[in-house]
Amino acid sequence: MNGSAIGEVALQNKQRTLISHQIKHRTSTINIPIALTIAGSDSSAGAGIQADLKTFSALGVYGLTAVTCVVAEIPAKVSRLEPVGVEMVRAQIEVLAKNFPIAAMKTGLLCSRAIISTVAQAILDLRSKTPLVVDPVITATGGDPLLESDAVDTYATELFPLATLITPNLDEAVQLGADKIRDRESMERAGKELERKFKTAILLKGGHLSGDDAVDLLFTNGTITEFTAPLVRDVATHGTGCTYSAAITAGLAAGMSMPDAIARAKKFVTACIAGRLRWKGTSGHNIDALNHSADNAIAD
Ligand code: PXL
Repeated sequence: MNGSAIGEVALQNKQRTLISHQIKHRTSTINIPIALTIAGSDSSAGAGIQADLKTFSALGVYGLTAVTCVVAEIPAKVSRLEPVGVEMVRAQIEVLAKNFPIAAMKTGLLCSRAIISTVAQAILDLRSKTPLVVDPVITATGGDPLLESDAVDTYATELFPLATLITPNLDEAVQLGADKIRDRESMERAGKELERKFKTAILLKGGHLSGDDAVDLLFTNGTITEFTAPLVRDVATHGTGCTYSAAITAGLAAGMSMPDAIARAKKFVTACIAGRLRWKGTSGHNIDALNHSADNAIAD
């Protein structure tokens, strides 16, 4: 070994010692909030449990996962969906809840009546007051159905009564029983109706409804709070709903109030869309993905 190679090895060893020292030091002191996501796996990783985990990490929360189904897909197309057995879904939630101090939870894709029921019962059995955000996923952004067609009622009767917040987009709101939404007025009517019907807070996501702005309305305790961000155009938005509800859950896990958690989540998701990643796919089409960089957590 010549002099410079020896110097290089010594430097590497020094760095290794430094890193291991930092790790030792850090593991003894870091104590970050924990959030649990109960959701499906998106193989393309822009939505589902992968988006939730990236969001939790970016927002300084340790994420736990209970996988409900596995989806083989790319952002525009679902190829195959397989549910995880209900006993396995229950086992994941139980073992995590028994061992970790979970500060907030969310649900994403639950795919079937049987899984919704199992998740609802498992959460009920925890007898905890941990905040629960329910993202009522019904259809993929690309239009493919993700939920059994007769499962909407099970959401309403079994899971919604346990929710702290439900986060439907306009299509989901209609499928949950709201009248068709055409403008701000009908959006307010729909939100009030869902809050009354499900007796919990509703964040109704307006998407493209209001022209140049993406306007969401929070209905809680009979009041309406507006959250607005510039609409980002011409970006595939696969995973936006998952990311938004995960970011809200992260805020609740960290002890933020619901309006503060939503306001920060809205900024985060808007920055993730604006900073989107894009690749030339092997078939020649562009593939977009949300950019869950932690830099977006401090966007202001
Ligand atoms: O974006 C909704 C959604 C949620 N969860 C999983 C998904 C998708 C969309 O495709 O695959 C697992």
